[in-house]
Amino acid sequence: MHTIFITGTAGSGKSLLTARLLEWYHSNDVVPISINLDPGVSKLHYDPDIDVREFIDFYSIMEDYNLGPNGSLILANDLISTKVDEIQKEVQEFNPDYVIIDTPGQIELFAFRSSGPYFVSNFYSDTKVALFTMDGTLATSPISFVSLMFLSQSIKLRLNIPQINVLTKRDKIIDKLPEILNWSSSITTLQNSLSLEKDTEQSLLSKDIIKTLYKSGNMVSPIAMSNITMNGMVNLSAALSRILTLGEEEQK
Ligand SMILES: Nc1nc2c(ncn2[C@@H]2O[C@H](COP(=O)(O)OP(=O)(O)OP(=O)(O)O)[C@@H](O)[C@H]2O)c(=O)[nH]1
Ligand SMILES: [Mg+2]
Repeated sequence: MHTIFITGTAGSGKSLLTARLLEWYHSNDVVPISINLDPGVSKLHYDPDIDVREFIDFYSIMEDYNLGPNGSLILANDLISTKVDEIQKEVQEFNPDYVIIDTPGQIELFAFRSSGPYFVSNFYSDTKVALFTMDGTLATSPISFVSLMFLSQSIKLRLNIPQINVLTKRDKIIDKLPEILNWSSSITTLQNSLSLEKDTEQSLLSKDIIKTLYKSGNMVSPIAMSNITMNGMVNLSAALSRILTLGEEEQK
């Protein structure tokens, strides 16, 4: 069983990508299931096979603990780690090839508190990978691109499993895409683009950050993907397969 955790910034396309990956694996004759791990979500783009909202009721938490929406969301997210065994039991009943886990919209509540990393490390699976979705429409300037790459590394530090960066909303940034991909493949191109920025302090800090990312081998080009047109899905599934099944097709 292979598990794909879909992480990323708020509104970057995690849930729609979960729906697309489910469709993709279904059409490739393997058995995927989905888990919604976002206790605060109201509407989803797919019908989850397992839903953390069955175990954690955001609205009852608000009433029982007399909390506002923010406090309730924090507590609901903290409770995720306590549900790992129950969720794992449900997963076993499905006996899937792939488990696709859609994580909460507020990445800081999942990745930067203890609950998310606990869930990721204690969820049993033969292999695990995280996708970090970067909203393409927010990555169009060199400084915002660097800050997203930096955030991605920060999530990797927290979750401690292999990670693939996915640049979503490719359909909305088609003219800008070659330039964005150049930034991640050539440090000189990115440094030159950063030198053109007006704010010298921001530019210097960004240059220091990218030096570290390149040096540690963590400045890998994100996979550009549209959850609307599906352009990029072939590349993404190949990257997933390289990590999860060492490039082999799933044996049925
Ligand atoms: N054009 C375009 N829109 C997208 C794409 N991916 C997601 N969207 C839209 O972006 C919005 C947010 O998508 P979601 O999948 O809900 O994003 P999310 O990361 O799950 O959001 P939260 O869980 O609330 O943080 C929706 O309106 C989607 O239809 C994409 O690749 N292209
Ligand atoms: Mg979502």
